[in-house]
This record gives sequence, structure tokens and C-alpha cells, in this order.
Amino acid sequence: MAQSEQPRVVVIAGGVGGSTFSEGMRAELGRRSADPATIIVNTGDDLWLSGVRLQPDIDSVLYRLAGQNDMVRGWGRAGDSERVNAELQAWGAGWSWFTLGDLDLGTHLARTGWLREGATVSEVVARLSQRWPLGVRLLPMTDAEVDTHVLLEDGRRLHFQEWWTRHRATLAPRAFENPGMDAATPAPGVVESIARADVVVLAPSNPVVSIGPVLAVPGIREALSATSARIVGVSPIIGGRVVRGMADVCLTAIGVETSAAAVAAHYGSRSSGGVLDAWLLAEEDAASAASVAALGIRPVVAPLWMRDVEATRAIAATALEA
Ligand code: FO1
Repeated sequence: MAQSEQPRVVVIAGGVGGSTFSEGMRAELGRRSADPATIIVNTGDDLWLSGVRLQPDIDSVLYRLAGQNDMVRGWGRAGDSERVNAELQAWGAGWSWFTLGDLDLGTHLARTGWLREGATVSEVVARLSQRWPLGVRLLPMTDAEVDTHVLLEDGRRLHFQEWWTRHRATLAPRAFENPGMDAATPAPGVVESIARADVVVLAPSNPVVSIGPVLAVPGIREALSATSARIVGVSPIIGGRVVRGMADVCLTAIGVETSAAAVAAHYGSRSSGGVLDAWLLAEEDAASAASVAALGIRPVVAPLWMRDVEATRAIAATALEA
């Protein structure tokens, strides 16, 4: 680390797990009066709906760090109303099972307008980041459109949001695909921030549909392999179970067991072509530490429940010290 008190930190993050962890990292770095962290956010679950571009994971992190998110639902704006959504439903527009809140629609309209005027996705994210003091630098993983599709066992192909939100991940998936990924490039600043980081943290987000698309952007794995930063992952699995969401279904679909050690093996050690130097395991999974070490990844056992900002700050501090 260049300056032990002021590490340069990059967090790779998805939706709820990523935004919660980012809030803890911001609190920890605030204590050290360090450079703000750079949060590289998954854009694989973005979509066009009713003429507007939605970026659920970007908005989750943005709203959470701005103190504007709906903590009960886990998505959208606190205190939102649904008048426009009711009109869209009356017109038969959009998806009847997907709610666009009025305040949230303001974000989507602003974003879509700027995109239509020719701004790149990263320029739009930079503009969205100016409204509230976020205390971090938000970057999309790429400026390219690479939505996630789910190929089902029965041969159907659904947009990730339809599979996740409408069917609650109950339809058996065979594979996840990101059309356009081969031609995507990392957004400006992504490779540079990884190269100059002291620590890169993989947030406890869904390894398949949140972290997976970020690692799949051509150039990002190469940047992780080349950086002198330590790369530390935080397990999204505690006591052999997903903390939130439906990551277990996604892991099963790609042949990975729902366990902290199996997810560490899925990411792999940097020494064997993977991405991890160290892996934060929950105390409930301490028995897996030896098998993580056998992968060439340093296991660090710690409390991993992100109960509140203070507990999450402590997890971020452990990740920085791992
Ligand atoms: N999740 C839901 O379960 N139901 C919704 O109606 C819904 C609407 C929605 C609108 C905008 C947005 O940015 C996110 C929204 N989400 C909704 C969350 C989202 O579908 C997923 O939880 C994430 O994409 C997974 O990371």
C-alpha cells in the first residue's frame, strides 16, 4: 500500500449487496480521510422499458449513498409514489409486474435524455453523481449496452429482469448470457483506477449476475491480473446460505455450490489465473478456511452480517487489512 493510512480503494459492486457494502467502505475511508473509493458498478441488468433506460444497480448504489433509497423494498426511491406507473399500466405500456416510481422515473428520464443527446453512459453516471454528495466516485463497468439474458432449461430466453422480478428466479436457468459483451470495453477510468489502486474489493454481491458481468468485460480481468493492488473478496454466502436475493439459483445454474468456499473457488486465486488474493469468510463458515487456503487464497474469518453501517464499516476495514 502506498500510504497505509490512505489506501486507494476500488470496489466492484452489484445491487443491494454492493450498495450496502459501498456505504460501509465510505464510512471506513471517511475515518481515514482517504481518497474517495471508486465503485465500479455492474450494468448487466440494465434495460429499456417504456422508452427509458433503467440502470438498476447504478441507481441502487446512487440512491443508497445519497440516502434516497427505499430501504424496505431494497430498490427505488424512498417515499416514492406511482401515479405515472398507474397511467402506464392503464395504457398497457411497460410490464404490469414492474413498477416505475414517479421520482425514480425522473432519474430514468434525465438519464435517457442525456443519452439521447449523445452523452456516454459514464458521462451520464458522472452527471447523476453530482446531485448529492456521494463521497465516492461511481463508474459503470462499461459504456456499451450489455443486458443480461437468461437461457432457460426449456429453451426460452428471457431478459434478466423478467426472470428475476416477474418469475422470482423460479424458472430453471441453463445459462446467463450478455449479448454484445465481446465488443464491450471498460468504461473510462475503470482500468486506470484498478491499476493505481492499493486494494480492490469484490463486494458481497451476486457472483453470477452482478460481479460476473463486470469480470466478463474484456480488459477488466486483465487489469485485475496486472494490478499491484491486493484483491479481496467478501463472501456473499454466510453459513452456506445466500444472505439476500436468489444467488443460489444463479450459482447452481453455472455448476457452483452455494458455499463460501465454492464461490472463492469460482473466482479463483490470482496465482492460478483467477482474481482473488484474499477472501473474507463469515465466522459461520470458518471450517472452510483450510479449503480456501488450499486454493492459494488467504482466508480471513470475520463477522460478515451487514446489519448496519457500523457493522459494514468494520467489514470494509477488515477487507482493507486482509
Ligand atoms: N424489483 C422488483 O422486485 N419489482 C419491481 O417492480 C422493481 C422495479 C424496479 C424499477 C427500477 C429499478 O432500478 C429497479 C427495480 N427493481 C424492482 C429492482 C431490480 O429488478 C432488481 O432487484 C435488480 O435489478 C437486481 O439487481
